[in-house]
Amino acid sequence: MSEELDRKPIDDLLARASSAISGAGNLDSLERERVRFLGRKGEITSLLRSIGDLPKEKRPAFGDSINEVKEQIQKLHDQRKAFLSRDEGDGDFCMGDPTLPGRRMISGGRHVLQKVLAELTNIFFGMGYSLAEGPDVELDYYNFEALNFPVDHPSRDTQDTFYINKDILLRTQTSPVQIRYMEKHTPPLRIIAPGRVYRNESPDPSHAPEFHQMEGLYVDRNVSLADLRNDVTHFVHAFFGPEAKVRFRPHFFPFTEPSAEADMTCFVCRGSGCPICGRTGWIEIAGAGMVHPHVFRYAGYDPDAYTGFAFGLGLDRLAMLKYGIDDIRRLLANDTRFLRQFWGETGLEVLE
Ligand code: 2NM
Repeated sequence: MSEELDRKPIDDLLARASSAISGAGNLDSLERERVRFLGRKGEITSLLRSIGDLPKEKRPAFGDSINEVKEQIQKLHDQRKAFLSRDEGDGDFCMGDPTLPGRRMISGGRHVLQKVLAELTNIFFGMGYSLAEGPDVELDYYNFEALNFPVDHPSRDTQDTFYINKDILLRTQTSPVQIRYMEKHTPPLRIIAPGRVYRNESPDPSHAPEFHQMEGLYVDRNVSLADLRNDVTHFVHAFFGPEAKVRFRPHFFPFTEPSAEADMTCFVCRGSGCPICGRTGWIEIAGAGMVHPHVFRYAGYDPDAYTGFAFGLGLDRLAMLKYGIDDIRRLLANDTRFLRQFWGETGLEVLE
């Protein structure tokens, strides 16, 4: 028994030092623990001093044990120091506070315009249309000339159009996509061309210098105004509901003849007149018409062999009407406090 070395004070010291070091939350408190255990007046030193109280023959073994433990504590300290130094900034929080509530995962969602685009493409795919796309930066030729705009047409003015140089501009509608498509394909064809368009306009609640359109084009032999009426009416019923009535008013576009604007009965007052529809009971929903023979000639089609209709929809306007949005500029402001109301359960669904 008397040969046994009493290791208890040494083991106790190691246990206390180990828990103090691993509990040190920052470099300052770690340094305090180092001084407390390993410092010149620390616990290891005072334990070494107590060697004198032991019988001579036990002193070497006791000294060795203390030095072993001292090395272990030094190693624990060095590891902890390396760990705390790696934690950039405020080491106080590196242990984390397990009582804090978890941080909410931030997730995004589809933009309401993407949702409207998906609804529309779905409707038109169901009617046999396919998708066509083209560049936002366009030639004056495709944006104006091939669409039968006269050289002195007001839209061609730099007041209204963003020009890159005299031949290149930001497209003001998506019709140039359809000219490009006709150059490469022969009829029959049925396409929709959605995309962003640009006009040099002062922003207000219903105007923005960039907005979104979807134009449709159907070309075949004997396509008629009745076919146009049929497709536009079907689209309005599918998008706004079958109660909506649709009417066509004569209008003018350089690229169609005859041309029309399509209205639907106001879904707020159902036709009796309210502030949404300007008390007319009708809401303008599309521009449309039969493709002008000049446009066919530019595209390389024989206007005696083929006829076609085209229409244009404003995606921003459709989104505003369907979802009760009061200012078009909200659609481009990218404010998630506003946009998140359209995200739905997961933020990813596009069709209800
Ligand atoms: C509209 C209204 C009416 C239109 C015409 C053409 C093309 F290329 F075939 F000539 N594309 N889109 C068109 C017709 C667009 O937007 C209000």
